[in-house]
Amino acid sequence: MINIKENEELNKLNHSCAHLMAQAVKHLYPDAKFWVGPVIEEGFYYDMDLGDVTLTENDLEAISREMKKLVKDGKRIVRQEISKEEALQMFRLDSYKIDLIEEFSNDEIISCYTQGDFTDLCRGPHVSSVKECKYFKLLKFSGSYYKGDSKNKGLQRIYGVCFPTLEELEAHLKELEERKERDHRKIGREQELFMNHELVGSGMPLWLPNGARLRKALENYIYEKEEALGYHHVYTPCVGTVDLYKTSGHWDHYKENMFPSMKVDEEEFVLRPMNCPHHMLVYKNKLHSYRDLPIRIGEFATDFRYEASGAVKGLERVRCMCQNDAHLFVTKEQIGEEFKKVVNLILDVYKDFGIKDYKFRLSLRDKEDKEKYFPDDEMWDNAENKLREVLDSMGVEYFEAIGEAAFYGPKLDVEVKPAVGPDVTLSTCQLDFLLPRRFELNYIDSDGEKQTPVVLHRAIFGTFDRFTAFLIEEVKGAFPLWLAPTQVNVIPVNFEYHLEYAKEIVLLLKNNSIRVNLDDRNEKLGYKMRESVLKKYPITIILGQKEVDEKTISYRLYGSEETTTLKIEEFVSYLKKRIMDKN
Ligand code: TSB
Ligand code: ZN
Repeated sequence: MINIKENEELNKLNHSCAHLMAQAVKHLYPDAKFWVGPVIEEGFYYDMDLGDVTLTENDLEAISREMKKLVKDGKRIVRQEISKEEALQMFRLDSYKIDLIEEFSNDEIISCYTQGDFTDLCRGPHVSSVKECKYFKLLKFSGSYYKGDSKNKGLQRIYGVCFPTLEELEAHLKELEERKERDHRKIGREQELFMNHELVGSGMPLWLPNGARLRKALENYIYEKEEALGYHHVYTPCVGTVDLYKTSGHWDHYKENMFPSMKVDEEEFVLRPMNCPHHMLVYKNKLHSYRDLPIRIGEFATDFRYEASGAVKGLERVRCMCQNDAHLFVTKEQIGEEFKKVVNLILDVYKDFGIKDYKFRLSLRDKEDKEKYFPDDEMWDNAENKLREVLDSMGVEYFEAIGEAAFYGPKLDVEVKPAVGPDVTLSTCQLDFLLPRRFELNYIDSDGEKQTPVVLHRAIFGTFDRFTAFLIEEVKGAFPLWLAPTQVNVIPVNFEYHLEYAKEIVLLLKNNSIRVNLDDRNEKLGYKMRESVLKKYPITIILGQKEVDEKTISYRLYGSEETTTLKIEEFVSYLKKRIMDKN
């Protein structure tokens, strides 16, 4: 989808349309006051104070109508430059604007734009006439806060978008609609994959049986891959003492992302936000020689993080999550090779899931941020260069992002685009020279000397939560056979005569580890078939008299009208092959 903010022409047009909307609002609500109205990736919004008025859909329509009138009237948009003093005088009745003006220095020139009876403080640029804002759509409204701070006065925000032609607007709206359709929160509800409940809490999803089956398939898949690659999986508690996190440095550098501590007897615990400290202790449980390294400790580990209530989103951004985590303990010489293996594993997994649209981001420290990042320039430079070197040698494309590193080291993140909202990180691989030092880890090198290992933190799925959110949106709820919560839906043509045979088939499939559903309701065949398609089951089996007599099964694939008939054993082999081939 086009990024409106980054397209110069569209940016200008949308900015002008935000002013047009503000003018229309001012006509309908003369006491309205405006805070800011920026252009965003998806269009524009304007934050406004409408006093006691709470907007409804009808108001949005009325504002749209007024905007159309103003477009027809076609006033020119005129730029004017004034001094700070003049600006303070001009907007003296508007406390929000005064606030903005106060931020300018006394000798700065301030620009404002006027169209007919409406003037707004604005840097510009704008289109030359409101006529150009003909093809717009007001999309939605929501609550917001003055300066984005929930302690401040509540404001109302209206979102909209504008294009130079009707065709472009319509194409954009169609795409928005499609995105809403594949939003994992919508599909998650429809397919009963997960739920939330206020009694459990915000950002704490509950995985329902269908979601749990899907998650189990993901767990089995990645567990097998990791076992084959020499990982050792462990189970560790999802709490640790405050002292553990003081030792690791999380208490100093990550506290604002953690749940508050709780006292039990003499110990003070926190819900863990990361698993690294536990895995450091697992490493430390034994003496190690250089011959043992790399040691790869993996865990499907539950973590808790404080995420702002406005930021939590379905399974994509949660407060209780399960990482597909591992910490790899390596010698300095092994860093490159092991990092490369992780990148290859990421590429391999993405291939299996058909994920094509992603970007590698090399997340580096911000040299100025001495508070977040451990002040050891040599260590940081080494680590950052090492990652760059490996990526370059592999020919992997990536972009660099300053200030996105973890507090303990630089990382490679994989960025993907959700159906709705800003990009998120799925996989990550992070280089760390710091935590092994803080936990005083060591191994004995070939000269019998003690050395400190280096740690690679890596999560291929990121969390099962976020990966599932992404997957749902990728496949639009139509999971491939090997992942689908229900792989096969069995429908007896006649619920009396063919039920016994259907039950036999279901049992046989279950014994072959196929996830199967039997639709034994007394409903019409057509109705059940339609529902099977709506639920996006990969395979629907229809069993009638012919199938009973010939000991066969007839099936349809999701998205196809064609029916195929096979002997039972042939069908089972067909399923097994497809599941093994992951399609
Ligand atoms: C990889 N210590 C490392 C670990 O060893 C770590 O915790 N890294 S992380 O902070 O980047 O988190 C790992 C992954 O968890 C991220 O790449 C992201 O995919 C996922 N994640 C982070 N926060 C959330 C959240 N609030 N909801 C869902 N998934 C999240
Ligand atoms: Zn870690």
